[in-house]
Amino acid sequence: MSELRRALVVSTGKNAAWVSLDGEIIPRLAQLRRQSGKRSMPVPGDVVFVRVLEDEKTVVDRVEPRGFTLERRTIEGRSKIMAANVDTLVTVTALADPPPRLVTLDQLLAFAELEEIGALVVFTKPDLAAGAVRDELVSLYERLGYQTIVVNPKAGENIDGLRAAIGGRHALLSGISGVGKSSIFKALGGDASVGEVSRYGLGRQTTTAARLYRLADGFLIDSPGVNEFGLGKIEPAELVRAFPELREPATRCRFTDCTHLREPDCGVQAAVAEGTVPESRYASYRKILLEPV
Ligand SMILES: Nc1nc2c(ncn2[C@@H]2O[C@H](COP(=O)(O)OP(=O)(O)OP(=O)(O)O)[C@@H](O)[C@H]2O)c(=O)[nH]1
Ligand SMILES: [Mg+2]
Ligand SMILES: [Zn+2]
Repeated sequence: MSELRRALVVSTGKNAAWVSLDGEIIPRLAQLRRQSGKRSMPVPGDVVFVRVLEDEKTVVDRVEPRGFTLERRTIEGRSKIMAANVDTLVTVTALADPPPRLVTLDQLLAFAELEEIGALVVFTKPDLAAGAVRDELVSLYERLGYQTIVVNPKAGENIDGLRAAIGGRHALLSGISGVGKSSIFKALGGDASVGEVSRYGLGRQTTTAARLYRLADGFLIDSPGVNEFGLGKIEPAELVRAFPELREPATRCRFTDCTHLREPDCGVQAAVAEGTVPESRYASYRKILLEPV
């Protein structure tokens, strides 16, 4: 029997997965064994042990227990695991085309705060936006304490800065469609062709095209479409916890159960009026509280 070798799952299909073996550069297509239940199917970021057979055929032997998992609700209302073992959300927001949707960015950052994972703020398409727009957004998120990076993945600008910021993290790109997630993935070296398991006639079209690229010590996962990790219905106190700059002002409210929406003597509303809490952040707080997704 051939020895077991450790690998990272790059992308998955119905009964095969691309895996990246430790010490190898090019991912291999590996057969999955029939397993009980969908939840035991590997996802990008999973650590697996595989056997490489005499004919170079690769078979996944077992999936290691997961750390953190990212789940997304499907349109049918079920939940689907998107990726495993992620420790950082790389939020991607275009400065233009599509115009920045700060509520989505703030929701992703809030999600990371509540899940206690790291977050990076990446702005793309600086070539399509006024410099003033870029500077304002960068200083807004830097003041909140988030590491903020502007890249143009199309022209290859500041890709090294982003690579350094991701470093050894286990990162997932997130943001609405068209902001440049796949462009970043490619600019960092990820291969767009890996992930199309169906091209090889093994398994059906993948429903998720999430795929992983191994960096020096960490990895980066590209994921498709809208990646809004909805917070669902959330209590004001918990949401305040997810907005670092609201925590202190919220201790100055007259009512301990203040929602910070319309109460008198509210520390949060006072801080917005004084300008110490940015208006766009407060608008995001209100929107997430009043229109949960
Ligand atoms: N001008 C300009 N175009 C960019 C930049 N970054 C990405 N693009 C372009 O924006 C378009 C969308 O980029 P993608 O990388 O496919 O976006 P995505 O976030 O992966 O989109 P989904 O996969 O739909 O979620 C492509 O045509 C890119 O070439 C940039 O910094 N400047
Ligand atoms: Mg994409
Ligand atoms: Zn209040």
